[in-house]
Amino acid sequence: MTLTAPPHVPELAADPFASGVLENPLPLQAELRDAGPVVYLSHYDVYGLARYEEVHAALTDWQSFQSGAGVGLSNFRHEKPWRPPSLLLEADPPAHDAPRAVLSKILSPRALRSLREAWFADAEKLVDEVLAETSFDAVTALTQAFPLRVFPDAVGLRKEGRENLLPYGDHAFNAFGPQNGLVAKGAPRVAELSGWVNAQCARDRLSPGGFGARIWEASDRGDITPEQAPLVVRSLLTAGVDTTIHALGAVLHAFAAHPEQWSRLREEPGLARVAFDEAVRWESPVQTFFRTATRDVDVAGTVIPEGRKILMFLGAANRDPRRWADPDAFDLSRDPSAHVGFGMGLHQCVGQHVARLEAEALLTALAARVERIEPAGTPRRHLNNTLRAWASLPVRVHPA
Ligand code: EJD
Repeated sequence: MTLTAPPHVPELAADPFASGVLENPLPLQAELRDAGPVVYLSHYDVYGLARYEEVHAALTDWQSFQSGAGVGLSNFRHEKPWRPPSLLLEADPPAHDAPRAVLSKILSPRALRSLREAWFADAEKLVDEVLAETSFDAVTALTQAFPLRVFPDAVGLRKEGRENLLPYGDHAFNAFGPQNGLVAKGAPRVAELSGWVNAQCARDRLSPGGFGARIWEASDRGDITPEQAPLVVRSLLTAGVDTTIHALGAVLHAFAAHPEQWSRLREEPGLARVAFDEAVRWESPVQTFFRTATRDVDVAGTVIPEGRKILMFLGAANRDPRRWADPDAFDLSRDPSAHVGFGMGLHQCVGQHVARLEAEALLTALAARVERIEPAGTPRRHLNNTLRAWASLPVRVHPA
């Protein structure tokens, strides 16, 4: 599908979801940023923003750049979504606001305080177990093991079927992209995985005191309707697992590749949170998502027509040299807090405090016990249309 470029817009023919680009998106990111503030991506007949300033501005202008038509390539105005739309992600104000307020409170730093001690203890126990060996795959042993140990329990999920969480999430994040081979690979299990996930959202499946039960209690208070409650639980199960796993993969890979930064963390363990945000900036575990123009909207002198999809390149924005000094350096001395790796504006990641707590617990436990962490083999990427992920991170550690 090659259409003619609108006048005065730099046109790129590259497929941002081609496996070579997913394997290493950095060259295309630079090309997109340098082409101009707005680009036209002829392969999908969509627009793209890759510079920090324009990505940030678009994400904070929800009136002009809606989410309600879907944040994937598929335009919900014309195509039926693969599942009922998320009440948070794929909604705009005012419909978005009540579910968001409910989840925001349940996942607030204040509400998470009661989990902190247990999650730190869980991280210490896991790291002690893992350190029985000095060489292991950090993906299975740590980045998957830790979130799967703490998060489903915090939601209140039963034990059976938890192995469905990762393949479900992986497919959901592939489904934001085009219907390429990655989506085709997930398709045969969609009905089965969705069936399991949807069943776990029912009130009587969720244990008392968990995030899930608290969502249902919000519906008792009338903050959301009982019809909305299961879909808000579904958001936790969709967005809360793969994202944190790949963000932890990003930070562990970053430290294995930058031993001097690991030494800094060991000297000053209070840097764990900065390190995690710097890794989210540096790697951008969520690489891209779309918005849809609600009007003819002028971006840096280019008009994006009403109804058109715009691809937001978070990863490119997070390494834009126009915004970041030495953007390719993973550096604990910078302030990464303005990164757009968690998005920006009213849809900004509602689970970011959960992610930061998981990371802080795991990094703190590791920093106290491991003097050096180094690559012990070739890391292998896991390709996903939205997520920048590792399938395998072989490491060797030197216990302190
Ligand atoms: C997401 C890009 C949901 C949901 C929420 C957020 C994401 C995915 C799913 C995080 C997308 O509400 O189901 S980063």
